[in-house]
Amino acid sequence: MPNLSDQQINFYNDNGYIAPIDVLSKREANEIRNEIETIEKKWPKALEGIGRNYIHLISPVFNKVCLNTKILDAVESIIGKNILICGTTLFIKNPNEKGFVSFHQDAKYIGLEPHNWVTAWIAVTDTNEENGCMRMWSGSHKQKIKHHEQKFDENNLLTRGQTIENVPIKETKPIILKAGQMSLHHPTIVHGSGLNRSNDRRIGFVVQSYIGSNVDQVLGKIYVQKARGEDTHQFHEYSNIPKGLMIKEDIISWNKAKDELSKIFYSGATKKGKY
Ligand SMILES: O=C(O)CCC(=O)C(=O)O
Repeated sequence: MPNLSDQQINFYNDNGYIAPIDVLSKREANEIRNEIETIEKKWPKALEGIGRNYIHLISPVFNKVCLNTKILDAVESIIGKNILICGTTLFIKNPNEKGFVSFHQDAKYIGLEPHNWVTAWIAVTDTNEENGCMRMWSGSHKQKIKHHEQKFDENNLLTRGQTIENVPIKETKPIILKAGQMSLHHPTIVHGSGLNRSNDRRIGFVVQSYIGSNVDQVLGKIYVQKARGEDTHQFHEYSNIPKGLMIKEDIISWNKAKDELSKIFYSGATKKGKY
């Protein structure tokens, strides 16, 4: 059942995002952090580079989050009742590293058309101005897709350093979330984030994105899971549901999905970064 109020939906339509929304308990957020840190310990390279993506295919903990009723109710308020999960990404900024995200519009490079989709950014740790929370340029989703310069920087968490220049930073709004809260943002809103200046990690688990069943991938191939409702258009191949953490047959599907995603994310890129 859709659960955003009319006021929240109006805010989203006017500004291009809505936050904060309570979705997980602190304990559930911690469980996600533990899962990440378990993987990092046992398989140190697994979550590097393109490995930040599609983690819900190799971990039941992440898969369960994607199907969380509170999240889906909010998403349904925006894109309707036929919902597919088409990807997930970890956005981790460690203290003492220089990770940032240049200002960009997701729709510029993700290839999902039409724009009946929404991105859910779930805070695994508290996220605030000190540790480099996202900043949204309110209302910018109503403008056309802007020019993105490819400014490669090894600390940019975006694969190709896609950058919109001259964003009026003072007009952007910080998305401050407690662990367990989420924000939802529109495909064409201009957003980015700065450095983590705190002593702890800043971790976001991002469903990128929840798509309506009428949304196609026009730049390549994605693997989906059904979250709710009917798959009315059947545009996409389905991925497996993980049976345990890093099970062999799930890893095979994960690798296939990541390979296809690389083709989309790195299309036309002259250099590959560490993210
Ligand atoms: O985590 C961040 O700072 C940026 C994430 C982002 O760009 C996105 O979720 O679309």
